Amino acid sequence: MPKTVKHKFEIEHLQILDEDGNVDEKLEPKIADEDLKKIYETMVVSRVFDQKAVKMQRQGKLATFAPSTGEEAAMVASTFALRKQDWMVPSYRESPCFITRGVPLEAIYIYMKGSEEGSRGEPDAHNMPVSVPVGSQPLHAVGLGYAAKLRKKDEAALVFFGDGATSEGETLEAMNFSGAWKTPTIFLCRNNGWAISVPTTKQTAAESFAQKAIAFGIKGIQVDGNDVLAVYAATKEAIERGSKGKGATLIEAITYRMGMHTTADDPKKYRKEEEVEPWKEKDPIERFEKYLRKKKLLDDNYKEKVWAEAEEKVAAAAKKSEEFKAGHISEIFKYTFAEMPYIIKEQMDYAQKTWEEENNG
Ligand SMILES: Cc1ncc(C[n+]2csc(CCOP(=O)(O)OP(=O)(O)O)c2C)c(N)n1
Ligand SMILES: [Mg+2]
Repeated sequence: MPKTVKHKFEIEHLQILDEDGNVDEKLEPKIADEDLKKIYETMVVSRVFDQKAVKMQRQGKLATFAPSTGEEAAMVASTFALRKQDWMVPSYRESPCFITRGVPLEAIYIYMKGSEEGSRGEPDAHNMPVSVPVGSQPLHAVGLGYAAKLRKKDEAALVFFGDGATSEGETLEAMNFSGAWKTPTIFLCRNNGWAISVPTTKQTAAESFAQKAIAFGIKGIQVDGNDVLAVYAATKEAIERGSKGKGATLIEAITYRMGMHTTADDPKKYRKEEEVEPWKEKDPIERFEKYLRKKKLLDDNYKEKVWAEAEEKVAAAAKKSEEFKAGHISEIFKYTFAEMPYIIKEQMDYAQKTWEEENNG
């Protein structure tokens, strides 16, 4: 008889704040009142920014935009847990993460108009650029963590990707290397139910995305992705693990893509409104408001002020981005290589020549 090796595993599901805003006090992370308010204010700005972006795209003022409405807790609370030296490695949906890292709102709009200028924040800010090829950025995050290890620097990298990205070989390669090399990487899988029109039920036969960590020898945990406190606590712990040399963590944040995939998509073609309805009750901002109210950190006046100020900030940023004049075409060839390879230089010269002919001729 051949011997069999049986592995048993369990995946923890973390929820600290229930849908009514009740907190599990035993698990409540220690976050200063001012920081709780900052997280709330950032989520509100993110929501207002998002909804304005969709309108601007419809008016022809922005290129394709990927909304984040409904996923603010998964994005803001995790990014908020980062230290300044840690890396934020986004996909194409993470404008709330750039906002949390202090990137000016107009710079993000300007990026969405097609210009790279200023979109990542200060030149030395540890924010990676938007990554559109699905599943490409987890490898970058492992590389960043490995480089930090070689340089003996305490820098973790938090990488965002979706449920769909878990079917890309590169995502799995990245997790494998993070395990083998014990890199300080936090893989944050936003399980938002859909990869464009493909539901999670068709994405995997596994019961959870978090359990994929087991195969790579890294830690896996599932969290309620609409629960600010659970997302924050899990990310904070993962950063500490990485920082202490204990390796990588895969966090599956269960959330929901409330809107369209991007402004180029119409979800009515493939999903029923009945599916979206129950998620409205789970809105991460409303849930956090209930918690803050119970903690006496939020009343009607404060709430009104936060939403009104967010509207003002977003309107001002939108105006600035509309007034922005794109730089020279040569800009799009810069910022990737420290020394420009000749093949890129050739393309830049060609583009420059054509640009000048068209603009002067
Ligand atoms: C390599 C690659 N294949 C296909 C696409 C087209 N595409 C863009 S987003 C997307 C779905 C990704 O879904 P998921 O990973 O769940 O992230 P979400 O959009 O839900 O945030 C696809 C297939 C792409 N950008 N890159
Ligand atoms: Mg998805």
